[in-house]
Amino acid sequence: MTRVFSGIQPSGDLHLGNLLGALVNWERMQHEHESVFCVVDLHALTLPKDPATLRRTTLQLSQLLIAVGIDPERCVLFVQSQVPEHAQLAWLMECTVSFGELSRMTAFKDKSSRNEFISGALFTYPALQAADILLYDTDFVPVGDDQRQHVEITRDIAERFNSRYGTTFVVPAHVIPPAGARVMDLQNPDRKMSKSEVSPAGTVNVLEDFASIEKKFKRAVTDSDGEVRYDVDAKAGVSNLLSILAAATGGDPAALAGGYTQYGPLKSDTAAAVIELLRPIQARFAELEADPAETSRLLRLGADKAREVASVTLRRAQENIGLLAY
Ligand code: ATP
Ligand code: LTN
Repeated sequence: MTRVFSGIQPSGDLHLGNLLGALVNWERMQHEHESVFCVVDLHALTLPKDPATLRRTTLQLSQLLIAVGIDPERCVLFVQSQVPEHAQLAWLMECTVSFGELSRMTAFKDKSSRNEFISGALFTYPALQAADILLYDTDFVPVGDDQRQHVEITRDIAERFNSRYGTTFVVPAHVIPPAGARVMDLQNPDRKMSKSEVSPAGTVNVLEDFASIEKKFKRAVTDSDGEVRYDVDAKAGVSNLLSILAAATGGDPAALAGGYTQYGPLKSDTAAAVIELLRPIQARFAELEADPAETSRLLRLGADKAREVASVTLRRAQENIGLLAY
């Protein structure tokens, strides 16, 4: 069976785009591959975080992943910092990647231009990501196109390490996850729904209350020609509603358009479908939130399973690079 690895940062609230674009795929993959999913709290630290906030968002994101159906008994779900092998292998990765390679990362250029404090770790971030991936002999890394460069650098690091020190790592491949919905901002449908852009009226959070979700869909920006048609370029707002409705109900956006002659019913049906999708997720989340000990148990289970694999790979890398065994 092939092994997949993916990670998500505990920064900001999880929104409908994260759910329909990424997590629905994770849920499916756990049935088809040996899946390892990681809440990358160490990566979140590359930009300064309030400690209480980091603790809360790490726990909350872990509970949300479980609530979405990512099953800690079926796959490996864990928090990065609870598996110390990640930080340990990251050092060996830093020693294997060049300054020039790291300097070419567009994610670094982008984030360093938008933030005041630029940590050293923001620059070496891809070395930690390479460690995440390589520790598990990963075959495939399903992540969005924005992460392609980070998977490429991981491949380069693995190949260099293997050629310098002997075969140690599986060289992973990037896969664009099977067409997840791309969810656009409800107020600005030319821009993707995002947690770092401040657009409260355009963003629907997975934990949002239902009355507020209805209101946001009712006020979603459409256009003035009044025709319900799936055409992403000419009718971004209406098409976004149709894709959300399709993703939430398992239908096809263009086919769904035929069932509507007005925007009002499309908006209320989309809101209703999203609410039905979120209802069981919120209910399961509430149960987990009420019982943090159970979440800790599940995360420990995940970390233990992860360490079984990670410790073997780390030891192999340490030996091959010339560190003394103990
Ligand atoms: P930021 O806005 O800070 O980039 P984000 O909300 O885009 O954050 P990420 O943490 O970058 O979220 O991404 C987590 C996952 O969610 C990724 O796999 C990404 O492709 C997916 N994702 C994020 N936003 C959307 C969206 N609007 N539609 C579909 N998928 C999305
Ligand atoms: N950099 C990624 C998160 C991430 C990741 C990983 C994804 C950290 N380690 C390993 C895939 C594999 C992001 O910002 N989305």
